[in-house]
Amino acid sequence: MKRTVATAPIAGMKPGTSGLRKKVTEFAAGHYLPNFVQSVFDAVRPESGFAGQCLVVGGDGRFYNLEAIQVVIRMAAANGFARVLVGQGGILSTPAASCVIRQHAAFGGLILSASHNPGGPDGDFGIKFNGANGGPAAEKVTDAIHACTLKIAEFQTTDGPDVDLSRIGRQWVEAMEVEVIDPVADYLALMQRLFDFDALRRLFASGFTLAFDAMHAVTGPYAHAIFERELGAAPGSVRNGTPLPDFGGHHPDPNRVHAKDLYELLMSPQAPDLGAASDGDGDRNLIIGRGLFVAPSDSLAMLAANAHLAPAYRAGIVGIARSMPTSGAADRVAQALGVPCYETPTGWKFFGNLLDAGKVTLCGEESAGTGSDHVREKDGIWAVLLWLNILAVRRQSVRQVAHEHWARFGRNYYTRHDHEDLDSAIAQGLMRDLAAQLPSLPGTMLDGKVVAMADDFSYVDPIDGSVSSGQGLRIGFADGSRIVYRLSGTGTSGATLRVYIERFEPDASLHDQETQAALADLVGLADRLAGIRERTGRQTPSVIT
Ligand code: VG1
Ligand code: CO
Repeated sequence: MKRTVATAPIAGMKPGTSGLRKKVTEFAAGHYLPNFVQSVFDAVRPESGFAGQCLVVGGDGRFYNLEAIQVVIRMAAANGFARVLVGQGGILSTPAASCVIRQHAAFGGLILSASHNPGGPDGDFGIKFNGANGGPAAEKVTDAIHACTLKIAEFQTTDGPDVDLSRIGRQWVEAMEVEVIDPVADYLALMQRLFDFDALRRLFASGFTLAFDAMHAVTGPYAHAIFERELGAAPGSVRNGTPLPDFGGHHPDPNRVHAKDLYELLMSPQAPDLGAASDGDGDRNLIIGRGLFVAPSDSLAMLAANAHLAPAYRAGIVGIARSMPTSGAADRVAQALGVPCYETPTGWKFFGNLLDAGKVTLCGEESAGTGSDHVREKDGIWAVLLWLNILAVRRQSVRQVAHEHWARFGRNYYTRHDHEDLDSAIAQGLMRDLAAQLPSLPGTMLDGKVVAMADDFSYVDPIDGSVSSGQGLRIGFADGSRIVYRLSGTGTSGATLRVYIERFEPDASLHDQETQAALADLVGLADRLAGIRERTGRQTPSVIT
């Protein structure tokens, strides 16, 4: 039976973010989750209602995923959806959800994940709405959802038993059909269309070795199916391949710190040819060659320079987009290819319009996110497949590909220093005072370098003209070096300050330096300019990537 439940507004959705991320304890308390779901439905409901419409639902398998999916399904039925497509076991990686939405011409989807944030009863949970293009809702939609969360008075739900999520096939909730689908099938079919699976099978048959760390998160089932079963990678190539509700107690964040075992394996004498990892919801990727870590910004540039070697991109790419803090390495490739390179604010939703308009083929972020126009999310497994396809055609190691790339384009040494869980007032004060200094910097010398520009990044969407300001403080130097400061929008406690540092090195004889050593002077300058250690009392960053 459908029923209406009286409720009260909820706090805590940050305007400008594409979803909601909070502690599980907050999500599970009272009507928090139903209030958010109803706010989404109220904000996006067409005039004709949801009659005839299909909603895709799935998540990364973290704690509270299954309970939340049952809540969403009951509410979708009460709100008049005709159909829900849900991944078996409640599983859908974020890129697979994007693929399913597009493949089945759904109205949109609700993706349950807090991405790389830790899970478990004391960990984080999250939920976001993706529209019919398969991508995260644009800011005007998230603003409308936010407005609804502040005035919600009731939500619609139904009573009745839970849907059996273990059984593939059709079930009914009132008048709504629920179809439990294989979470891998549509995604695998798409990957088979994009890449040369025969060449990849030959690569593995010739003895190529892979270590893929699924970090006990959502990519396990995808990686087992694609790398081991389809492509013939040796059993055991996929590590930590069973999704666990608490990710085994780890942060499912593929970086040098949280994927330390993988990193050390790739630096050891037992290193396989390629090491890779993905995050909680499967949209990020880490690429490590034998003895060589590939910075995500470099990975974007190298994929762009070589994409034409894979069937999907044989005709070439039409453009690249990168988030502002991502290094300028991709810009150099775009220039050489004669295609545009767009600089957007942080967050995948800013790529949606450019992709929909056919302005770009590849997109990427320094935070280990790369993707293309095949879906509207970044895509971890896709990135590994594109690397494999490139290595299979070039018959070279990751190290050779990287060094040839740097010899041709120059190398952008790059690092990000995160200071997590800072006092919010201190972090905001630091940003405010730094922003006030910026106008006086251009033309001056800092540590012997001429400041070419300094501003608070503001973006005008080239397609719909919408303006997003306050997107990070950047200081660019005449020699191509750059320092960027931003506060994270995805943390769930205190404030996280991210400092992004890069230096351009054209000289090929200097392309084998250790990254932190190559950037030490700029790191020191970044600290002094903003007074990081002095203001926060922190002597070292929480995470260096
Ligand atoms: C971080 C990254 C950003 C990424 C976002 C979501 O945001 O820096 O590049 O798009 O996470 O990634 P922030 O505001 O904390 O810096 V994921 O894997 O959560 O979908
Ligand atoms: Co993610």
